[in-house]
Amino acid sequence: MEAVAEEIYPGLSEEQRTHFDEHGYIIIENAAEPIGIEKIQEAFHRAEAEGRADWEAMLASGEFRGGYGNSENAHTIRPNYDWDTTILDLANNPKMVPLVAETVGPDYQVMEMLYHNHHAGTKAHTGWHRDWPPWKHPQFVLKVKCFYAVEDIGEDQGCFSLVPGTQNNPEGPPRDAYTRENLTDMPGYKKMTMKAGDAILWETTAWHTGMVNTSDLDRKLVIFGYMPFFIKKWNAEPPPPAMVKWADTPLKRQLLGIHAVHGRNVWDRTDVEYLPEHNPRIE
Ligand SMILES: O=C(O)CCC(=O)C(=O)O
Repeated sequence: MEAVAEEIYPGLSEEQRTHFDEHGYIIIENAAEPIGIEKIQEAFHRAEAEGRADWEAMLASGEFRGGYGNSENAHTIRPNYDWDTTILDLANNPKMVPLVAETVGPDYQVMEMLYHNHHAGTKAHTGWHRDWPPWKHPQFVLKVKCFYAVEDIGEDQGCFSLVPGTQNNPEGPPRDAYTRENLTDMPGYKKMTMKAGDAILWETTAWHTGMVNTSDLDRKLVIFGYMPFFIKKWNAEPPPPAMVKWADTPLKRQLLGIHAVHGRNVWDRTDVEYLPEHNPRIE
């Protein structure tokens, strides 16, 4: 059977495991190194420029789509897989994938990937929340997100922020008490300042938000969400051909939610042919 991930980079150290379990996140310095931060910056800026006209049309109409607080305070930028294999390579970053596999499980898949710009001098584009209740698997978590800093992110630059330790709280954050107008009143929160190329891997049940960007610098992230392969929604659309072409190994196919290498394979897509080297399992 194929390994869980390329084994060039180690999985979680004991210290990282303890930090993740206790605080709900870890920061990985220079996480983007195997892909190259310049390449990521180039892809970010090209995708942002390509998406600008659409975003400006939304600004003009006041009707926003795209999630992640897409609004006058932030631009949620969907990748164009016809040219952008950088974001796919970053989803499959060999320095991060072992950590993803240890946190969400060996049948990890990427559920979402996007670029995100929370602009200089704008209000918060979201408020304190968690992505869903703190339901647990005994060994793994149901979802992690991995945010890469495209450029340095300082204290006043609309940092992604999280309240360490809240990933297991039975209740979500009291949203009436802590609104977008008083985000910094939340006790115990931590602003995630990062250097370009650093990443934060965090459990999505932890209380989190993005802060007001009072600086004159944009806050630029690449965002990924990872979950186990069996999480599926009805989707009649076949995966885009450019993605299937990129996914030239069984593990890349699993990453894109096409064919599972680990875990149960009844959720495999039947509209994409298996790679010849895919090893079918009966489980
Ligand atoms: O953009 C941010 O800093 C917040 C992200 C967020 O709220 C989320 O991923 O659910």
